[in-house]
Amino acid sequence: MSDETAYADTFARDRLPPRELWPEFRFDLPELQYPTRMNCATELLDQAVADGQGDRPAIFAEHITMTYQELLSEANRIARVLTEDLGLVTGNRVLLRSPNSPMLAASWLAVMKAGGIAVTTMPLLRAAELKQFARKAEISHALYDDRLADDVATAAAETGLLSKRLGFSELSASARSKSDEFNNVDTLRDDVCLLAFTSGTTGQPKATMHFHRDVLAMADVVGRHLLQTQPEDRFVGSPPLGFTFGLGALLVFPLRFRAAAILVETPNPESLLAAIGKFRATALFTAPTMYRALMPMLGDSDISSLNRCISAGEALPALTSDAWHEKTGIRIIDGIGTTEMIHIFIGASGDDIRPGATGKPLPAYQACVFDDQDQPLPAGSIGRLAVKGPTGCRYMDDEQRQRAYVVDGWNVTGDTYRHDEDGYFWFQARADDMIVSAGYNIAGPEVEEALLGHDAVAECAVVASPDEARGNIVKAFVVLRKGHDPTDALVKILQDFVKQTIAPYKYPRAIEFVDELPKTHTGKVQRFRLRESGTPI
Ligand code: 3UK
Repeated sequence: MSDETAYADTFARDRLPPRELWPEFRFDLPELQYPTRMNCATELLDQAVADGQGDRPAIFAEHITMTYQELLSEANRIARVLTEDLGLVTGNRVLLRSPNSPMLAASWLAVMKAGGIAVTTMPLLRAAELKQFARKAEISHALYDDRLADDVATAAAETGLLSKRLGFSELSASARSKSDEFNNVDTLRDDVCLLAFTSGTTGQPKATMHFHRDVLAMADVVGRHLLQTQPEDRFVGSPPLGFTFGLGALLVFPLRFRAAAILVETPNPESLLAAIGKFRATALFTAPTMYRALMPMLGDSDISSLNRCISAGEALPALTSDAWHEKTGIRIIDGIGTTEMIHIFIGASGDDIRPGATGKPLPAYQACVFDDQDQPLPAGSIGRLAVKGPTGCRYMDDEQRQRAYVVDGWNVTGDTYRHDEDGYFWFQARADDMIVSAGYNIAGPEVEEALLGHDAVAECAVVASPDEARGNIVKAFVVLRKGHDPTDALVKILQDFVKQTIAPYKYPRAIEFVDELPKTHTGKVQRFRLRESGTPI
C-alpha cells in the first residue's frame, strides 16, 4: 500500500491516522484480492449491467421499482449533476440526508462514481449534529430529501459549509436533462469513499474512514460467507443507509450479488411486515428490539417468503432467538459489527447458530479476548474483544482515539466477551456496562435477559447505580407491556423473578419504571445516559 490517491482534494487522505497506528489488515481469501485501481460502484452496478443483468430488479420501494439499468442511468445522471453543475472535485465530501429510498441509493452510488466521499446521515439527526459533521469533515456538498431541507439550510448558514446543495426534487429535475452515461472515476482501492460517524453510545461521535475496498470486502465476507446472498434474494430491514449495518444489508450486499433491496422509508413493525408481504422479502435485517416488537404482531401477516433473519446492533438474547424460532421456524443469524470495522466480523448462520452466542469469526477475520495487559486469554475467560481482518479502524484526525481502539494491530471494540473451546464468542457487556457491585462483576445484559423473560417487561436496560455500601447496585429501567401497572408489588415480583432465573446476587436492587428508554439514532440503548442522570432523557 502507498500514500497515493486518485483525488484532487486530499482532505481525507491527509487526515488518515499515521500508518503505524493502523490495525493490521489481512486479506486471506481469494475474493479479497482487489486490483490497485478500482471503484466500488463499478463493481456493484456498472458491471452488473455489463454482465447482462440490466433488467433484473435492483430496488423495490413503495411507489417505484428500479432495475439495475434504471439505477445505473439515474446514478450516472446524478454523478453528472454533481460534477457538471455542483463542481464536485474528486475527494470532496458529500452529505447525503434522507430516509432509505431509491433516490438516496442512487445518490450514494453517484458519489462513489464521481470519486466523492459520502457522508450519509441518519434522518433523525438534527441541525446541531449536522453542523458538527459538516465542520469536522469540511463538507462542501449536500443532496437531501426535501422534507429535511430546513436542517441542512440551518447547518449551512451557521457553518458556511454545505454551500453546493440540492434537494432531491431539484436534483431529479436537473438530472433529467443529463446524459445517462458517466465514466466512473478511476479511484484507488485504498481511496477513502465513506466517512461513517459512530452512533455515540458513549457520547461524542467519531468519524471512521473506509476505502473502496472496504465496501466490497464487507459484501465479499458478510454477504457471501455469512448470508450466502443469491440473485433471487430480496433484502428488507430497518437500519438506515447512513448506518453501515444498513448500507451493507440494504444496498451493497444485494447489488454485489445481483439481488434486490426493498427500501422502507419509515421502518416500524407494521411497515416492515407490509413490505415483507408485498415484495416477498427473503431476508430481514433488524435489531433485537424490533424482533421483540414484531412477535406479537405476526398474526395475519404473510412472512412465508422469509428464509433468513439477521440481528445486529445489540446483543440478541437466547430468549428472543428461541421465541422468534418458535413463532416463525427461523433461527435468527446474530452478528456483531461496528462502524469502525464497517460491518459484521463475528456471527453464525444455518446449523452453526448457537442461541446466546454471537458466533465465530467470519472467514478472513481473527478474534481473541484480551486481559488487562492486552494479552490473549485462553477459552473460558472473560476479557476485551480484539479482532483483525480485511477491514479495520481508521479514525479521522484523532490519534488519541486511534491509539485506544487499535492495540498491537488488533481492533479493540470496547465489548467484553468470552470465547469457548469450540471457537464461539459469547457477548457479556459493553466494557462500560459491566457493573461492579460489592466486589461482584455483573454483566448488565444478563440481568436484562432475565427480566425480559417476564411477561410484564417489554424493554429494559440495566446499569450501575452508585451506592455507598456496595460501590454500585444493579438498577433496572423497565418499560412495561400494555396492561401492567408500575406498582411496588410488581417491583418485588420482578426482583424475585430474576433471583429465580440467574444467580440471586445479580438481581436489580432498584427498579424504575419508564415510558421509554433513551436510544441512539441506530436504535441502541444509551445506558450511559441512564447512568448519568439516574432517570432517562
Ligand atoms: C454493539 C453488538 C452484541 C457492540 C453495526 C452491524 O452496531 C453496529 O455498529 P455501531 O458502531 O456499534 C457497535 C457496537 O454495538 N453490537 C453490535 N452488534 C452486536 N453487541 N451483539 C451483537 N450482535 O457493543 C459493538 O461494539 O453502531 C452492526 C453491522 C454494522 C454496524 N456498524
